[in-house]
Formats: sequence, structure tokens, C-alpha cells
Amino acid sequence: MIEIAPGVVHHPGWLDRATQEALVTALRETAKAAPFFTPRMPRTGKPFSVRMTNCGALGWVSDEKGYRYQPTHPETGAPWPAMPDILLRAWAELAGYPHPAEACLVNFYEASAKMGLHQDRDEADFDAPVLSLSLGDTGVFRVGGTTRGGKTVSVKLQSGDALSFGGPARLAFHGIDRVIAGSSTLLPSGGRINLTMRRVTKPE
Ligand code: MD3
Ligand code: FE
Repeated sequence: MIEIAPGVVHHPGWLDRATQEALVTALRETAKAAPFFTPRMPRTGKPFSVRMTNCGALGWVSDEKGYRYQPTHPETGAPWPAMPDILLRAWAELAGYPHPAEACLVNFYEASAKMGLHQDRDEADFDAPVLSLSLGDTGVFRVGGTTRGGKTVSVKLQSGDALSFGGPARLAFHGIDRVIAGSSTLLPSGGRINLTMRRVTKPE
């Protein structure tokens, strides 16, 4: 593992190929129960280029009304499906936090998708880290400090990589500049999947 910035730990190749394939199979079931939706920016309604779904007790959604966590899918109204076991195990092994994750956001990037620099601050508990797993094509990830406009570092996130953000990095600005098409054979039609596991509520 490599600490790329204070509180940002990169675990290249944390999931082996067989586990990545098993996780993709599990996520196909997740997407049957909770289809990918296109989130929209608060107020303007401008669509994101990334499509999303969730698993776990709570899911992150965004629309004209704002960003929030909710227990149901925004289009079907159904509860989110359970987190696959591989994700529960990844959290237990890497998060270093004594309570389970409550939400896993599943982001799908086609070759032209990106995510601008932002902070994740819709959770009530910033003591817990955020844990990310990457699958499929490589993403060029950028992370800075806790104020906009500071210096940033770039890291390529490859299929199977884990990245955890805790302590001083929990409120760091971060985003995905681009996806490198054709860089992985994991997803037959290409693209990148990123999973972010989070604790949302403060434990008692
Ligand atoms: C740093 N996702 O869903 S994962 C997001 O690759 C998000 O899809 C990106 O940013 C992606 O919000 C980056 C790495 C990541 C996730 C959460 C963080 C970095 C973070 C939360 C706080 C600080
Ligand atoms: Fe984020």
C-alpha cells in the first residue's frame, strides 16, 4: 500500500482477477434490482455524465431538489439491494472502523464520462473513512486538499485497486479527469465502475 497524501491510502491490485469477476457478476444482480439512473445537478437539473445505482441500507441520489441519502431507489421506489459479501469483507479489512458501512454508491463511467472536483459531505459521520474499489478501465483520479484551488496529485486507478480516505483526507477535493478506454478486459463493453462504501449516520 502507498500513502499518496495524508490519509489517502492506495492499495494497487487489492482484488485479484477472479474476485473482480465475481464482483461484476454480483453487481449485475444489483443493477437488475436497482437499475442505473442518471443523477442531475441540484437546481439546474443538468445531468451527470456518470450513471449511478446503490446497494446497502442507504443510497446517494442527486436531483433538482439536492443531494441526499435515501433508503429507496429514486425511480422504482424499491429498497436498495443488499451489499455483496465481497464489499462487506473489503470494508471489514480496509476501513479500520468498528461499525459497518451503510451505503455503497456504484458509479458507471463510459469512455467519455468524468467527475469534476468536489467534496463528499452529505454524511453525518466524517470519522469513518470512505473506501473506493475500481473495476474495468483505468480512471485518472485527482485529489487535492480541503480547500478548492490548492495543489493536487493524480493517480491512475486500475481494475482491482482499493483507495481509502480517512482522517485529514475525508474532506479532500477529488474527481476523475478521464477514463482510459480499452485499458482493461474486465467489462466486455468497456467502461469503468467505481464503488464507494460509506458510513452515513453516526453510530450510537
Ligand atoms: C476522497 N467517486 O462517488 S472514488 C464519489 O472514482 C467519487 O467514481 C470517484 O468521488 C470515482 O463521490 C472517486 C475515490 C473517492 C471517493 C470518496 C472520497 C475519494 C474520496 C471521499 C472523500 C475524499
Ligand atoms: Fe466523491
